[in-house]
Amino acid sequence: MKKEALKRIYNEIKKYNTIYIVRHIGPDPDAVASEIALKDSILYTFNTKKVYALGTGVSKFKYIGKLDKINNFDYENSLVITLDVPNISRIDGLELQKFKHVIKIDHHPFVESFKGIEYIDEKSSSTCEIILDLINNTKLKLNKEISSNLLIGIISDSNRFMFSPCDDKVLVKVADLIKKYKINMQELYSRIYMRPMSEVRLMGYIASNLKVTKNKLAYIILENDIVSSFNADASSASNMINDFNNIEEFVVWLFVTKDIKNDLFKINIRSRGPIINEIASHYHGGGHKYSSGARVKTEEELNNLINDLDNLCKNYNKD
Ligand SMILES: [Mn+2]
Repeated sequence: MKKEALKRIYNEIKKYNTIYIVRHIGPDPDAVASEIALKDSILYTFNTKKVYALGTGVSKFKYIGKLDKINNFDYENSLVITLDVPNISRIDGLELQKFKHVIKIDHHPFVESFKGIEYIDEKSSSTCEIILDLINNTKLKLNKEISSNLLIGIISDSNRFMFSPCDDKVLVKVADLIKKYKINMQELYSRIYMRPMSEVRLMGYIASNLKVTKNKLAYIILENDIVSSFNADASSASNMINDFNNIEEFVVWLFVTKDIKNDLFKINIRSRGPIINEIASHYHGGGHKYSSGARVKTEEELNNLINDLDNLCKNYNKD
């Protein structure tokens, strides 16, 4: 079943000369690494195709590779491949509705149809793991650089094989890559996890100011002037949420940052028990069972979201 679907994707890729690859706004390493790895693999396999990896570049992820800029799109005869994004409004780099041929590849729960081929594997640790499956089951080619990028996505989305889903199969696949391409894991890990001291100081600020309720919910509202005083931006502050896992005093935790440009609150939520994506979906968000995001316009909505999550924790602790 899975193999057939992957072969079908390969046959589509084979058909088109121009391919645009996109992923979600506010990228993370899995989003960027998957688009660059897929682009490189297609080009390595078919050297006459034109393949572009699109979306806003983030200086933090420059080590993964360069993104492309396009002014004139071919809407009729091209193929768009969307990676790591379940809803159209979060696609970065092009207007999906204008294109005729689309393939969606994702590991998030289904949100909406992109009106093309859909390949969703919620059991995958990352989109990079799915791209590896695609390459392993078709004639798409792999090399050391592509393998390193796929590993970056798998390692960071699974938080070093700690988050669910992460099973024996992914470890075997990763081991095969390391062996075949003689990947230096220490070097790879330091590329992913190297950070400036200012970031660690900001983490210290968050740790000191996180509010924890008696129902085991933790939250913090990060004002932009505070974040910038640590030389960080809102999105990197928000991404630090993964570093606050496995803390005894809370089971759900959220970081709130302010998006001044769009005048809204962005909320990043994590859980190590209660299922949170249901509540997130009521607040213009969604995501995985234990890892979600939301965005709200008003302080009232924000308070409601915090209350809903607090009640979720209360009910969870009862069980
Ligand atoms: Mn992902």
